[in-house]
Amino acid sequence: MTEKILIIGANGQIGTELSAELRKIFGTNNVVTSDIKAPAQAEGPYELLDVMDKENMYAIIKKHGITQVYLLAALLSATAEKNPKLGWDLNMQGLFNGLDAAKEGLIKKLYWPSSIAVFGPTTPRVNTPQYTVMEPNTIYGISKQAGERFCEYYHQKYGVDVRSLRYPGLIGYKSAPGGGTTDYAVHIYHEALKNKTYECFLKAGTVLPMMYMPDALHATIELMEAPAEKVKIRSSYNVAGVSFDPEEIAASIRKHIPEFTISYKPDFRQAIADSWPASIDDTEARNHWGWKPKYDLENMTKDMLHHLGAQTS
Ligand code: AKB
Repeated sequence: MTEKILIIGANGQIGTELSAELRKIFGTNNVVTSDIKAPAQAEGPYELLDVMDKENMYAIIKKHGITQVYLLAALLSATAEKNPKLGWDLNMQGLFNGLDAAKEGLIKKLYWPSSIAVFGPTTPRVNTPQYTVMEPNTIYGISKQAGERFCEYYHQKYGVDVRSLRYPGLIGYKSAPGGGTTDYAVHIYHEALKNKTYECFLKAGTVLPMMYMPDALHATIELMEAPAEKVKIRSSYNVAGVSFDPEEIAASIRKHIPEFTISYKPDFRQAIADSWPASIDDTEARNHWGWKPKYDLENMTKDMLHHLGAQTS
């Protein structure tokens, strides 16, 4: 049977790239994109959808005979801190609507992203294991941790096939990040090419786990395509790419743009970054369904600058 996929939050940083990738695999017309606003350019079928509107979500699923949903709509860490009530409501209500659609048999499979934000200041920071202390102190982290518990609950109680990854900061050249604490690692490349200098909102020495978008896409699709028995964790999987601090990413850029300079003006996002892990142990993802990243910092910088440079020249 042909899969029919609905991507919710398709205009965002992951959604933009994942839609294109899934359309290559499943065919343009088998992937319906949706978001609260119309896309700048529609590359295939799309619907307007507020993830909190359950009735409309169900109607779209029925209209297109959807079998799988990628539920990406969320308020990220920095934005949710500014609007905690909306952060909680949107992140949780959206997930419940997706989980209920699967529980009621409307769809066969649900993908929902979690984040390294589920960890908190009491979590071991280096090589943070899959199972450890989790006391997140951001609204985003609290909603992701609660979401993970609900995913596992719906799987155990109702047999819902829900799959999830704890994304680190994601870095890509095709789409802009939207309101995260790790966004600096995308902006820095744009500013390096445009102005040869960047003022960073995190301080030097702030090491965070990150991942290049092609690795994030292949992790997501591999997890969704893995046989169900290999997906042994139904809360969310740790996945690691690269870890670095702003000095290290600046040094990797300087190998291509020697005059590049970085300065520091930490803001409220510093406290969020300080509560998160520096590096992630993803042994379970590697062992259960064969996860392996392809990009390190040097390869990623080379590729980012190449593609962004080509876009600006
Ligand atoms: C954020 O910074 O909020 C996100 C994340 C790590 O989930 N990029």
